[in-house]
Amino acid sequence: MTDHTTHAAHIRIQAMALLDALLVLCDDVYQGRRDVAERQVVAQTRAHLEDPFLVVVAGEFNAGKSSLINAILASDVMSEGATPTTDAVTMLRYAPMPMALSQQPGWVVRALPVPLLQRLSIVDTPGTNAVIRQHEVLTREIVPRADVVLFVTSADRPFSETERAFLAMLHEWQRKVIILINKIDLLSPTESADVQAFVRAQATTLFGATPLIMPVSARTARPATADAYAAGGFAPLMAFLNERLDDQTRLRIRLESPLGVATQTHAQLSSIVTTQRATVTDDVQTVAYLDGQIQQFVSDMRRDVAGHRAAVAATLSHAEVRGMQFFDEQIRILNLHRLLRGDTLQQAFEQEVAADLASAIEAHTQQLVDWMIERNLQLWQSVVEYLRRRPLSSTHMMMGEVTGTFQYNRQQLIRDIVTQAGQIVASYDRSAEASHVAMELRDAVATTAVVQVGAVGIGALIATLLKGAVFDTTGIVAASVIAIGGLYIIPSRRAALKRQLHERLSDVRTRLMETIDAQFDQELERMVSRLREAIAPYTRLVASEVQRLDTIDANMLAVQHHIAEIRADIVNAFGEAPTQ
Ligand SMILES: Nc1nc2c(ncn2[C@@H]2O[C@H](COP(=O)(O)OP(=O)(O)O)[C@@H](O)[C@H]2O)c(=O)[nH]1
Ligand SMILES: [Mg+2]
Repeated sequence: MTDHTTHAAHIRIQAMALLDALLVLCDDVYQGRRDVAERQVVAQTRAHLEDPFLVVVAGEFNAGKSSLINAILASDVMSEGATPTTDAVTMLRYAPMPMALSQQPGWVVRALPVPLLQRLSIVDTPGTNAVIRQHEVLTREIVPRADVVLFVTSADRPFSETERAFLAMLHEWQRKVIILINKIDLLSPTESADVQAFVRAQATTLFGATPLIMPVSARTARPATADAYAAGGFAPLMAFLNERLDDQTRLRIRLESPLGVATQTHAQLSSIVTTQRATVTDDVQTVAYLDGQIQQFVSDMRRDVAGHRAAVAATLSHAEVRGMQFFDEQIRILNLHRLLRGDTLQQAFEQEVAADLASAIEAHTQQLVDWMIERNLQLWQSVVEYLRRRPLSSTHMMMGEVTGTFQYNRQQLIRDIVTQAGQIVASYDRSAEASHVAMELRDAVATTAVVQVGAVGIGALIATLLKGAVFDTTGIVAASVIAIGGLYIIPSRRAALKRQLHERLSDVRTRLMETIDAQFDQELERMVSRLREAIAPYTRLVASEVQRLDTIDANMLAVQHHIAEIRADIVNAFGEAPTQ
């Protein structure tokens, strides 16, 4: 006994921790909403964990619940009859003198000097088919607290549809149920046997096992003598209340009660989490799809920019070919007069080679800019299209009912994003966009090219190289010297110029490609991050939802283990559960 008490104290603390964990889970699953049934049930159970053993008498109006209690207690404490006076829940407890202990709305507590009540409290309830409000009180407040439910059905209308529903709920809550077929005195022995067989079959199907079923007559048993009890079929009922529900059994049932509540609540929360998970999985897929689109965009752009790079490179190659031809044609001994005037040659070079190159590069750069802008617009359009067409599955509809806030938030978010992105697409101004990008990209590219190839570059070089080649140090020009020098010097200067041109253009090519790459990367990055920013509120919500559900899953599992642990503790302390 002492051993059991010690165990029980330990188990009760465990149960308290379990119910606390369940309360946290309720808040997590319902995102802080307090008015949910599961939470109230768990809170009730938690609050009444230390309460005395509770035998709840339940059943439809007029089944004979109050009469049954009166017969059990040999008292007229409950009023009987057709007047539905017991629309309040009445708890009967022990006291040496009869008294009404307290009264809160819908609850009456009365004390009687009946020895049985020292061991257990009895609760009389209004019928389960009474008004909805009472039904709710019954299911939320009383059923979770009931250790044993005496379910009274009337022999003249046994096992109605509402009774079946109520019993099914008791079964879900894992309550210990005894079915009393009352008013058996109204039936002949054959009828009585038929009704019992019927109730047994129905109950067995419902519970998956046959519960205790007792045919009784509260009216016959009311004198509350041994003979009256025997005649009214009360012998097994009284034996059950007085002997079967001994200290140890009651303690055990009392400890198991919160586990039934916990198991049921866990199951209810699980199904809600499953629904939430389904919606979030949809969202996760959407986010993954959008992410995939963006990545695809980046890799497509990187692949396709090669063509634009190549076009610019080809322009430089053409310029080099043209430059080489220019030198071959112009830097010859026969062209000596022109060579002597290096500045005209420089002008000619700039006009025929450099100027054209600069404008060709600029044209290609403009194409590159236009292409990027067009592709960017296409990306936005496809994203908006996808989000608009995104179907709302039936799980979304369900979610709306189950957890309003979450659903509302994400629906609103997606709507906002579609609206914003839609506006960006609708008001997309190609030329404004182009002028922005062009300022960044085209100018950088063009400047590099013009400065390197233009006036400051090769043109100036020509003048310097030719001066050094043709004029001697004294500045006196002798025809013979020119003639002889030209023979040797001019071809070598031409070769030097060609080499220089090649080197300069290679250098330009390198710098140009670097500039294009850097500017392209920067612009691509800007485009992508702009789109990512637009969908960021949604992506963030989905990420945090996934995290929330992962945490809940872990906690759900912990609660499940905790329930199993406490059950094992109970078996350890009290042995295997009795079958009946
Ligand atoms: N024939 C018969 N009538 C009963 C029996 N028990 C209760 N009644 C009657 O059934 C009616 C309803 O009983 P009551 O205890 O008020 O039912 P409750 O609404 O479930 O509390 C009353 O008129 C009782 O006299 C019984 O065992 N046999
Ligand atoms: Mg009654």
